[in-house]
Amino acid sequence: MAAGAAPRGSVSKRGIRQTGEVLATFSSATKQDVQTAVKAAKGAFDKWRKTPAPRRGDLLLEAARILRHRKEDLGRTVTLEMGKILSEGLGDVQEAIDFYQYAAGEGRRMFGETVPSELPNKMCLTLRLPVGPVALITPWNFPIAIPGWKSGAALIAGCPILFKPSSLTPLCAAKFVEVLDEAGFPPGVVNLVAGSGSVVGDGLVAHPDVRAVSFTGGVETGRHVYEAAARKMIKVGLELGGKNAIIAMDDANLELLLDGVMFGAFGTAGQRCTATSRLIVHQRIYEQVVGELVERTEKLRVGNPLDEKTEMGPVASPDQEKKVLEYIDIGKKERSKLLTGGRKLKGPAYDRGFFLAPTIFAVGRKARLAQEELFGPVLSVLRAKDYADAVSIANAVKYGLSSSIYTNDLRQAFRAMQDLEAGITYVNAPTIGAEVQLPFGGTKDTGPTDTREAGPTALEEFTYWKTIYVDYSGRLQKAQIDTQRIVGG
Ligand code: UN1
Repeated sequence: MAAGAAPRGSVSKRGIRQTGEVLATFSSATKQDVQTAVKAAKGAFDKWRKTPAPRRGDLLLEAARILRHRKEDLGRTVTLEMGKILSEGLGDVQEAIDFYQYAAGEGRRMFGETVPSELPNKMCLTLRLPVGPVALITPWNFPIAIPGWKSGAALIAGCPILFKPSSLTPLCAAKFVEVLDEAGFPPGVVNLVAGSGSVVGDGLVAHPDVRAVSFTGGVETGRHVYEAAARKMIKVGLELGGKNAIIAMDDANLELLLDGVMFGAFGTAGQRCTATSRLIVHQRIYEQVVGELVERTEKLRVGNPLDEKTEMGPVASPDQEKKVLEYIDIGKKERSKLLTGGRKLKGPAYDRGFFLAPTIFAVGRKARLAQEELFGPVLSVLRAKDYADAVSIANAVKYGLSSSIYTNDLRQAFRAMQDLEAGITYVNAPTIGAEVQLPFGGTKDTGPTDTREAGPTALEEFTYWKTIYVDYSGRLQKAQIDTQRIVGG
């Protein structure tokens, strides 16, 4: 590890061929480990913040180079550890590479402003300064990409990191941190603290020397993190999921729409914050769209995620499988109409994993399946009368992360960009697939709107604005008081 607290425990060397085998073993960090890690981060802060940002950027570029070199191994590790198909595992790594390259450039920008003073011979400017050691608490669904977004922004800003990965994906985290170590980040700047939310997550958020926290995960945990951080009055970035909708208007290109819905709903087995979990279809094309969608869904190749022909892998864990099956039950009980899927897959290819059939329900607007995030391969379809009705259905959920409209009518497309209550709107593309050079985040229960990951906004989470006044008049000048006389001549 680059510093401080290494993950205690060892990575087993056994080859992995089938689901159910042990990939690696880790021991959970203790309260003492949390203290040790924060101490290391605090000790490294002064030197790190004084390292010129372009030099910090050089280390990010070096890390990007090593990530590229190890992309195949890291991508396979993603697939082995959480089950997304290999092309997506590789994409997960690519997203971290992309962001590290992007963030490195920020080291040569990180622009402040020069601002006129109201007094003569006086100049004002603003600088961005790093807040101090920061906690990064990351989920299992993008076990390299999301740590990449968060750490890239924190490190370029000048903040040492305390990285707590999901307990489901510590191996990806360890391999990612090995890359940072090899890139040459100084001791104490990168600290991996693998362990439970209650010991490591809570311990980091409550620690007085941790000066910002960036969390991606569920709403309840996010609220808990926000409350704890509010007590310390530190910066918080939260990204808490979605119930993202595609609106299909009656003039949409249907082939394009169906390709997009399949990718948005069943890509990563629906386990993306941005997943398309609702499809709102104009009544005029409803029957046709639903018919063709069911047909395609039944042909989707579900299986071993390492096999290149597989289009959808298993869900990530027994808990995840249980949750999705519970929602399928809820759907049946609340009289949503099951159109396809709705079951665990059985047979020799599936019995040792958490394989679910891709599922589509036709649901009512108030149904729990129309409202709640379930993070699995389940799509809820709703029927809309017209554009206005479709938008009101799309907005009638507590989340606001991603959204999409398929239409060839410019007027509808441009209206949707403003009417949809979400941090992201796609036109003629599914709700997934955000690029790193643009802000990423949401509104409503997806999280506070004052921070955005990725893009030029990524620095906001980890820096504060310092305002500088330089008076070179050689006398005491009084703002607000002397100004009157100057204006008056
Ligand atoms: C997430 O699921 O939390 O836009 C992130 C996308 C990916 C990132 C998803 N680039 O689907």
